Amino acid sequence: MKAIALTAVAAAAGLATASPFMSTGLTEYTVDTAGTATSSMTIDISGIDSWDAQLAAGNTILDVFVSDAAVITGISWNVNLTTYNGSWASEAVLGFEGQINLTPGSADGFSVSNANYNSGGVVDISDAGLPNITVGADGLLTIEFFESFDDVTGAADATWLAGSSITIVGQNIVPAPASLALLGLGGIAAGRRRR
Ligand SMILES: [Ca+2]
Ligand SMILES: [Ca+2]
Repeated sequence: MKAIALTAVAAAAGLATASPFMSTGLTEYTVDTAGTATSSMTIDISGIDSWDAQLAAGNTILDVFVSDAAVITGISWNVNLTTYNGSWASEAVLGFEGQINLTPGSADGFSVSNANYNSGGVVDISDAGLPNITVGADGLLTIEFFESFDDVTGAADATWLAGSSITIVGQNIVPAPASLALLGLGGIAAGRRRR
């Protein structure tokens, strides 16, 4: 049942899904070519608001460098959500690269306060019948936080609270060189590149 939380933004591709969220934005779509996951990255989303409808100006968007060769084959999540103004947990969506939508509280069509949603492990995207996530030439995985139903325009409908994180797994998921430099590994990375 966990796979219900993942839906494809793939109406144009004819994928069967009961998702109320799919509509537009099918980009960089590829068929499933991934095998065993060999890399991963955990992304802290604590404190991020779920603001307005998809593509609204006030929404938070994370651009996470994963490399242009990255293929994301699975996602796990452990998040805590509070909703406001009558908004429902089932409306708070994470949209990955315009390809896959993740709705951790998809089963909860009601308001919540500090509700925990834990995938209990990695949900394999292709096992859920959906295409893997690929990224563009910029190597950035774009994650948009939005509401499938916007209760109050121009205000947060919900917030992902402290301790909320998602982990992406797949192939060729590597942090940006700048991140390595921040860790004091920039010289090592540069040296490897010369070989
Ligand atoms: Ca709103
Ligand atoms: Ca809402």
